[in-house]
Amino acid sequence: CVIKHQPESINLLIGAVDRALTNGKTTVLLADSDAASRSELAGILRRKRISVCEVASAADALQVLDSGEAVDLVVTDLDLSDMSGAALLAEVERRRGDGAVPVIGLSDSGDRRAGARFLEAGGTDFIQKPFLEAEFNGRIAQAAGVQKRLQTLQRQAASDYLTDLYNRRHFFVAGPRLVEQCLRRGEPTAIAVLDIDHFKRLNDTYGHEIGDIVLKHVAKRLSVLVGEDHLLARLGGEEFGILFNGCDVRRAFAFCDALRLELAKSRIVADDEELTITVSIGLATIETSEAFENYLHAADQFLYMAKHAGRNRVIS
Ligand code: GH3
Ligand code: MG
Ligand code: MG
Ligand code: MG
Repeated sequence: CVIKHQPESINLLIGAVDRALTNGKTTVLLADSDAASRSELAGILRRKRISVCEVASAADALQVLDSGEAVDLVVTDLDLSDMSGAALLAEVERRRGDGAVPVIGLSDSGDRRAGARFLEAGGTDFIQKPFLEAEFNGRIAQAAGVQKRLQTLQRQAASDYLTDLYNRRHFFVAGPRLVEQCLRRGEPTAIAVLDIDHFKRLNDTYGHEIGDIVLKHVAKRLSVLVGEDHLLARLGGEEFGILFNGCDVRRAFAFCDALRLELAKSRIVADDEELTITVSIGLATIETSEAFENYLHAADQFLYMAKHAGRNRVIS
């Protein structure tokens, strides 16, 4: 595996909801300081079409996790050269959240208590060496299956059913963490609330179903234009939130204004109708650590001003 260096990436921050994790095949991070044992285990996993990232130490394992690499499952020998399995487990949980990534321990030590201690510390499963290949495969498949179902549920809990964007709940979970990361880097950032103008009128004129098509269209355009670097969510109704992953207010303003123009330009085809919409955007800067609601409230007030000033504009 390649270690990408993007420790502050939004994917890492979103963690278990990382889209890359949920639709690809299973990726196992395999830690074993014994080269022969490691290559044997990797071979067994690869024969099951599991993609394997091999590391010889706990330090390397943590570097992979810190890089934001998609890891579905950790398989580790309990006696790594630089750390015990239980200590590695604690570090994995510190990085990805409690129980977010299953960790399976292996050991060839005669001391059965090592496995028990690992399970007590929260390990997902323990396999004593030597093992039957079928047993190893069965335990891996079991843990990977539970993990995939968990990821599916987490993704559903974080996404908006109509538009498939992140939902308000996820915005409030991931938002404060993203702000904290930006401020820790010493970067200011900004939050925008975007609201479709006169959407009620559009619903009243063309019907709720056409309204839904318009919402889906706007969501799709936004997700392309905003991209993966920033946090985008449907906050409710015809209202969307964008939390920038570090951005000064001038750039954020230019970005929002470009968004506004782009959305106004796009022709939305629904049934036999060709519709256009405009949006108003309130943009607030984030320079100091405050309650997340305060940032959103500030952006909302600018949105309110944009509406009163005649709509189809950005105010910050
Ligand atoms: P303004 O320019 O001031 O924002 O006016 P508006 O009409 O857009 O705002 P208002 O808040 O009065 O109306 C929002 C409308 O959005 C009312 C509601 O029926 C509609 N709406 C909310 N959620 C949905 C949805 O999921 N689908 C559809 N089709 N309409 C929705
Ligand atoms: Mg060993
Ligand atoms: Mg509106
Ligand atoms: Mg609204």
